[in-house]
Amino acid sequence: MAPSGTDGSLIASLHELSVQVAVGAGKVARAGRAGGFEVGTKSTDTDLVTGVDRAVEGWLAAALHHARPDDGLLAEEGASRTGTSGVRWVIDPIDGTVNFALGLPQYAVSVAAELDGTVVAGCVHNPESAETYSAALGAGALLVQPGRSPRALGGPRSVELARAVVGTGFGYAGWQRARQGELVSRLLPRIGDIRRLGAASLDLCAVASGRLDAYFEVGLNHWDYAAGLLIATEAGCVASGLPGHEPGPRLVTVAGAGLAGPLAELLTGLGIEAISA
Ligand code: LIP
Repeated sequence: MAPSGTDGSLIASLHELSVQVAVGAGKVARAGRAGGFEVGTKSTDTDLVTGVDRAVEGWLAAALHHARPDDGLLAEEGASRTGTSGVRWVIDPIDGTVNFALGLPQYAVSVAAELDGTVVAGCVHNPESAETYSAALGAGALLVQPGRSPRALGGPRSVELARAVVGTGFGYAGWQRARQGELVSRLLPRIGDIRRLGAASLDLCAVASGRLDAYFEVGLNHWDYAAGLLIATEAGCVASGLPGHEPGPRLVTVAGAGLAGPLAELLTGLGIEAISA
């Protein structure tokens, strides 16, 4: 629900700006990958960051500040601003950095706009496929692909749990991966299959566009899921967190309406809460 008294035209303008800057940043990312880049690490040896992550974040921060100088900003690589407008941009300059660094075409620029703490617009753009997912609160979700008419997203097929293809991801710390992998080993016989595609924002958009039946992950950061979660819910998907909680860093789960309950129940029964601490 949009914050009370929200002017619909403001949400529409934030949506348009999110698409504009995400696509523009995608060009910076592609050029950066073509030109060679340095690779460093953050929390662990597997948590990569590249010079392109930082360049794309700088480009996004400048573009958003130029367009809306009074807005706030929260970004993965450290850029931040306290705004006065009530709007805060939440950005992941390259979601799926390991894929980006290895040359796998499954990474995205993720841009979300919060209004008084509620995400009201967002865009997830894959620079390699040139696919652009976006949504505005209450106005549905859209996929724009090169050479094709824009497609309204309606979420995944109706499928029972035993046939569901479910996306997930793993943290960067060894101890966390061991617990996550152990839970997946007990989940796998109960569903159709698992996909680990490496970028939460695109995983969420895959459910929104029917390419996955569901997705869950523990330990995400706000910038990983802020835009993709709005796109999934505006496509009609059901989003949840731990039992009785909203989706958040401890757990994000999205699925079609018929699958959401059985999947949440199964994950709870497998002990998802214990590994999401
Ligand atoms: C990634 C997420 C992915 C998760 C990875 C990593 P990053 O974000 O999109 O779902 O499994 O561990 O957190 O670090 O590439 O921006």
